[in-house]
Amino acid sequence: MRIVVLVGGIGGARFLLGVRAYAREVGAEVTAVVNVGDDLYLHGLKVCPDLDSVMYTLGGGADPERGWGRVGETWTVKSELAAYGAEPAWFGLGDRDIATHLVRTTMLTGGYPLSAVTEALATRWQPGVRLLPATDDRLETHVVVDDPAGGQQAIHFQEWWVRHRAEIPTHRFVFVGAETAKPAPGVLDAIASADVVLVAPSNPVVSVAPVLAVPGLREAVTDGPAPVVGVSPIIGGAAVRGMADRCLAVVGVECSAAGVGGLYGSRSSGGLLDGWLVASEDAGAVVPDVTVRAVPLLMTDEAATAAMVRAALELL
Ligand code: GDP
Ligand code: FO1
Ligand code: CA
Repeated sequence: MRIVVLVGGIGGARFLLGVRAYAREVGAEVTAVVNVGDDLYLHGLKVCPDLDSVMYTLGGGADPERGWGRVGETWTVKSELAAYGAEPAWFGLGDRDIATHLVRTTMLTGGYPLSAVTEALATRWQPGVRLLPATDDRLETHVVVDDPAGGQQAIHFQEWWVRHRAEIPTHRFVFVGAETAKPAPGVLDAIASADVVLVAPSNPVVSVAPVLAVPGLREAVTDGPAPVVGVSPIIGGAAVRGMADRCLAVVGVECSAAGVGGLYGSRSSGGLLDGWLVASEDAGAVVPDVTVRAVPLLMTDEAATAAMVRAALELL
């Protein structure tokens, strides 16, 4: 059995722990197609927050409280940069994490595509899941916000989230570079040969949407042979963590399991989903032409998450 999972960062990473546990039980192969819209260059280094959250989490090296970055992290470089007054001061790279960005940037500068770099980094972390960036091309999520000087301006997603905590007047999200991006090698083949495509309980607006914005990727999923089942990141009308509530408000979608299910839409009417797993709290949620089932959706540990995955597959 082949399982493809569309994922963002922390929510995606925790979901993949359950997918991997389930896959080990039944002898399935897992490919994760990971968002790159959060990626940025900082102090000359290429940082890929969602790829790293997934790689560190599956490799046992993630900080469990923060959810991003390395466990046992130290911040010497960050304070040395601050001593120089180096900007941006609002985004901190940990010392251990920086080693990842150094290796990645060196390989990218040497001409390797991000997918090959990701594979190389994963030889250390042995995530047990094939990790593919959605694209090797530069695709960045920018956010159109009010410009204090008047009018509007576009800022990088990280500036919107980390610097402004999403608390500024926001108009829309733009996936810069998406029009000309190509799916990374292996992505279309993985989708075409999948037995099922799972949409992780990741942020639908800034994690899953930029993955699907890569030309040809959405069509590969919607027109492909595999059924598509999504898992709601919204429980009882609230995001479990992160900024999904704010993102949904920006795109004018109700922050609810039914709202996100409706945003994805049914595959039979031009949308994405055949099945939609919602939390027990949201039993009764309806998404037209999509099979909906309610089960506990809190990813408290690997076993609970594997049970979610089993329920998602039983939905078919
Ligand atoms: P990010 O890129 O680090 O923001 O992570 P993702 O986009 O992959 O996932 C973020 C989403 O995960 C948020 O919208 C959360 O609501 C969702 N999430 C986090 N923990 C849980 C959980 O235990 N259960 C469910 N259903 N969703 C969760
Ligand atoms: N999030 C923060 O809130 N503050 C930071 O300084 C920060 C640094 C950082 C460095 C590397 C990395 O991979 C992630 C980092 N994050 C930080 C998390 C990141 O901004 C977002 O949570 C994700 O991009 C959303 O998926
Ligand atoms: Ca993300």
